[in-house]
Amino acid sequence: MADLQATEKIWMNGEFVDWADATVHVGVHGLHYGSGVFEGIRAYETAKGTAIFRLSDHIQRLHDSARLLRMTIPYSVEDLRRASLELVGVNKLPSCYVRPIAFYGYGSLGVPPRDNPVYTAIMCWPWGAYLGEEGMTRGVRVKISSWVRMPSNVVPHASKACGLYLNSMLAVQEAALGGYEEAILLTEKGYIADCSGENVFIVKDGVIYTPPLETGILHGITRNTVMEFAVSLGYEVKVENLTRADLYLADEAFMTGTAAEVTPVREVDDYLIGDPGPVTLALQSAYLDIVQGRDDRWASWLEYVTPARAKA
Ligand code: PPE
Repeated sequence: MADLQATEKIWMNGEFVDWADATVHVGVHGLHYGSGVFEGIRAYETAKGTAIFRLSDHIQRLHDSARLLRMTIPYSVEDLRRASLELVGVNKLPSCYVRPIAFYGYGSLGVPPRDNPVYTAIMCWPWGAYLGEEGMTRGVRVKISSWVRMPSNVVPHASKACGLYLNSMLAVQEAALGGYEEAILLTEKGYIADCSGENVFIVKDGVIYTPPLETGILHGITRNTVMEFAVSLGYEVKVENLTRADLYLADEAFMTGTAAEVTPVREVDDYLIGDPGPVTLALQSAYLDIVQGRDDRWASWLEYVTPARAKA
């Protein structure tokens, strides 16, 4: 996971401001209580210029996340969609990661937000392979976390809420201390939920499996993307509860996320799954074709930045 690389502008509360000026007071509510929601989106260089992948779906999820926290973002889905497209254009980045965030700002301090304004910002910066280039080609080593996934009756996982990420942070730190690249969190009942920042898939006897949303996972847009195009490629995809034994005995395993794209898993808890298998490799390459605009069947998922940047 790379250092944050400064770019020229950040969109903040309706204006483009210099990177260094996009600051807030230490008294903001969101900092004290994690009362915010965010998104992670990727923009890719395509033959027709830079396009943001499934931007509208991500901004809609941001609004839904806020609604679950009873927070009203003062900008519409269309406002934030347009601001994201302009921001990537203004920063002249051929490809990058886009991070919208909305949180309770400065006003009262105390658990229930009163008339705190909701601050809204969008940043973008270059972000390479989430789990490293080697992870993309050889697969990563993951560990089942001793921290369980926060159940959805504690905080709704359908909300990509800032505070929820303490659960992910503890899990991935524990995994890293043990020498692993990523953590898989289980539900309280012991079923596979998701990783600190990705959804999980396994392949067994040619069938693709992924855990149901009821396990308290983020409703991953990459998960949804992969499920849709995998079916169109002729694969059978089943949504089922999975146990850790299912993972250890899987023919293949991989994880999906905006940042991680399709990353193969080579080991779980030192059980060897192996080099990335044929299904994983086929899905990884189909995904990269789609996001980079090489597969016209999914062209409606690409939203082009303004002003359009033609490839030199
Ligand atoms: N589960 C979690 C917990 C999660 O954070 C993500 C995204 C996913 C599943 C996959 O969701 P989607 O991106 O819609 O397919 N994690 C973001 C990275 C978090 C980070 O800041 O690091 C991401 O991939 O952008």
